[in-house]
Amino acid sequence: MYKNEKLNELAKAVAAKRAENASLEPRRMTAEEKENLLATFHPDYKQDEFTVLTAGVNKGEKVPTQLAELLQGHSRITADDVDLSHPDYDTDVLVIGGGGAGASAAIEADEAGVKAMIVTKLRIGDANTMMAEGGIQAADKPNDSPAIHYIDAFGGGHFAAKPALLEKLVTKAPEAILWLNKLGVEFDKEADGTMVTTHGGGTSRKRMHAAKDYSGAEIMRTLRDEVLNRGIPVIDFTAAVEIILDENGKAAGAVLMNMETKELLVARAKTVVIATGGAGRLHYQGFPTSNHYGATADGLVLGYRVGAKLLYADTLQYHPTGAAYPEQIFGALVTEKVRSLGAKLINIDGDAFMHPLETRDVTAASIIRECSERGKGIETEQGAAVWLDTPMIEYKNGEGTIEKRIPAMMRMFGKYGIDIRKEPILVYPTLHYQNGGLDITPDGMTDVENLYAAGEVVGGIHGRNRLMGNSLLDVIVFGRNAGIHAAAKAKECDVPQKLTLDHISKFDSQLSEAGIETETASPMLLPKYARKSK
Ligand code: MEZ
Repeated sequence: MYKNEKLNELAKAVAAKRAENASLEPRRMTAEEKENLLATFHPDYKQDEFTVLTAGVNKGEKVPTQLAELLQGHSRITADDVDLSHPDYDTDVLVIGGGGAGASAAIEADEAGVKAMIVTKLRIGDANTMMAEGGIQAADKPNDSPAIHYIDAFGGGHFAAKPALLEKLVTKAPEAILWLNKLGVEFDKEADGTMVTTHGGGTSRKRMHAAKDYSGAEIMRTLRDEVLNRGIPVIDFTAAVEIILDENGKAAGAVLMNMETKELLVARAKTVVIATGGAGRLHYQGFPTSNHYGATADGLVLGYRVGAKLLYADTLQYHPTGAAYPEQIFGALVTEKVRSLGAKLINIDGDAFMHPLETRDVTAASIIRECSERGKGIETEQGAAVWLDTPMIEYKNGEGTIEKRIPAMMRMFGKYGIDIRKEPILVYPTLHYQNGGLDITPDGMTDVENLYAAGEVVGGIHGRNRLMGNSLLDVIVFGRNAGIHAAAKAKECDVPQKLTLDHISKFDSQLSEAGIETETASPMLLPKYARKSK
């Protein structure tokens, strides 16, 4: 039951039309309808929320205003703050970030026989990988193929993905599932061992492999165990604050900062992998976020300051279904799997106003339109929202489906007295994913030699919109890929001798030349509302 009586009343309209809505198949939008909808209602199209960069390698391109402030900020340190001639750590491959991509990279580097080390500003596993719910895509069923997976993802990303990256993503996907399965991920399976697969928005085949609705947590648990079992060193509560270069401009390590004591340390490495994840905690355009506490765009800043280009940094993903009620879980992810299992999006009149499995950008824009221009949203303390008719899942698939397939959702709402088997829930878009990021080659290298990137910090794999389940996939495929190539490169390199942080003053000069006066120090490391240490 909702504590709010008005909501209980309104939910009755949803129940009254459930049978009718369940038998209805709202039509898919035409390409033209989608274009118009996005241009008018998707947050990426609000020009006044973006700033054109005037310094750095992406000068002339627009990025969200909060990101521009960080990219065009000053370093947290000066070159004189550290002694580069006496490194505190020496390794072959330095992995920055303890999420799924960082862990996968470190495992593969270790497998290749080089020394790998992970540094992470929180703890290993405190990452968006852990927060992913609905599943991971791979075309491994007889009616599917990587080519069909490619077509779905390329279209869903508005034909903007870098073909070589997307090709790698889809062709390596079946192998990624086998790798995870072998490491011990408990995927949902039929009695005969066949993997259970479902649809996601924009997929033409059922290729979403899941561990109920905590797929990311299950994958991260397994990867973390593997890292620890291999004895790969993990330096936690330690952030990278600057990339170190050698005299030839190649990446050669990072300056680290102990998050508690603020002590600065030097890590020297032959190659470096940035795997710092996303940016939801910048709360672009005031949106809540489904992201973990540390998602503050650090890797974009680290890379940008040493000259690594960004691709599509102006495109973000607003997951259509963030929890809109109650306020304690405002913005938390309500997995797309809820819609894959048959729940529909319903407005205040009880009408299913769109096909529930359009791509995410289209679905989010459609919900925003329903709540704004059409005035068909349901008012809550946090603003307008629409219903997601969860009881429809059991109406269509039988009793017990919700507990079996999406137990985490049932528990999350159950804590607040809402039984999602009996009552619909309220949802509104939440900031979920950065589609853009560091530009990489198919080997995972950025524009800076020996500097690799993997996971959400990368741009170009998905184009300008990502399909559900392709992020967990890219974390694994491109995490492993970066580890393999960074290890191979490290084997060819000598230990870097002359380490420099000259890029800091060079970047400051660029800021001055552009007339940028700012007090901002970046990377940000923790959200603005983090409690300040005494
Ligand atoms: O890929 C994602 O973002 C994902 C699986 C999210 C979800 O809805 O569960």
